[in-house]
Amino acid sequence: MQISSATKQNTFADDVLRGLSATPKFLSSKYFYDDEGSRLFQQIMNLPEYYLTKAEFEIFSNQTGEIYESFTKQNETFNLIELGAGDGSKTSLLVDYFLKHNARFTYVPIDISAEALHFLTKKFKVQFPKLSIQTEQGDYFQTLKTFQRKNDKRKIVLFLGSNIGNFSQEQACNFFCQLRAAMNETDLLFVGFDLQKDPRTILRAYDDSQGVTAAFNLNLLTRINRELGANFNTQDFSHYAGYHPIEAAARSFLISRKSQTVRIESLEKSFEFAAWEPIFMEISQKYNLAMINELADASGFQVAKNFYDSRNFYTNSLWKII
Ligand code: AVI
Repeated sequence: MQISSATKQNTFADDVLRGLSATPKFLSSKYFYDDEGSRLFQQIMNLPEYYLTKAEFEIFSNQTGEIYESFTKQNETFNLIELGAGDGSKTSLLVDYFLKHNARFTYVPIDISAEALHFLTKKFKVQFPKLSIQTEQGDYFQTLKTFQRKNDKRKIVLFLGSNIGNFSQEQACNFFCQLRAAMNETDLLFVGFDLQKDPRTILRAYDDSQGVTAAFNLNLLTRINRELGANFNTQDFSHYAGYHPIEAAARSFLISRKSQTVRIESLEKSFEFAAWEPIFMEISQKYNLAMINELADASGFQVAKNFYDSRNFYTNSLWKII
């Protein structure tokens, strides 16, 4: 499914209008990832405080054999499908091991962004000349369903990087139910969850000392300025992150430092901000095992095995269909 840039633009404008007209105001973190946002996110992943990427990398580096065995026991042919593959650096550890063990599989990255897929294919073709790779561009569920109709091989679906954490628990449940509907009985799902831990460790990951996470959040205002003709002054907003240990959710906000009016030309509208009024930007939900089991159960899956890093900060959870 192709999404034209006009459609994308309308959705962005509509979502900004909806979010800034609401009480309390909000913006969707799915719009963080323009070119500059993707660059800042790469920087976040390299921050000492941002343990998530390192933990998942450790699991993939140290338990590749066990992961491989739990994916396929009889060396049957399968499709390794990745939802939102990014730069593929963690998946490349699996791909490398699978190829060295003569696994028979096709790597199928699915992404909404044609550029991301192009970049990933180029990189993987150089790194793994023998890899069978088939990119699919579009919405995850639509693309999976279409793929399912033309390909009956077993699917192992990867959803990594704690991306599920950026959904509320209700959204996460809907997401997995939709995934379930596009999967067959013997397919598997492999999901990265960030686990509950010392709240201070979590908070530091979302409030880093170099201010990269702040820049990552503020960049969305710059994007709105550029793409929708707004006049946000980013200096008049400050990033604030919090972690709520009962809800097990990290949340980030941009706080208006003064009473101000912001004009968004393409919406033909002005928005009032009171002094210290927050815009809710992002949720990063943290999980425990009971929550993971419950979520799997509620969406038609069952946890087959959890893989942990050495500090139990993070788990890659392998789900089968009930
Ligand atoms: C992409 N996602 C899993 C990141 C997270 O940890 O929630 C996005 C992020 N936001 C701030 N830092 C990183």
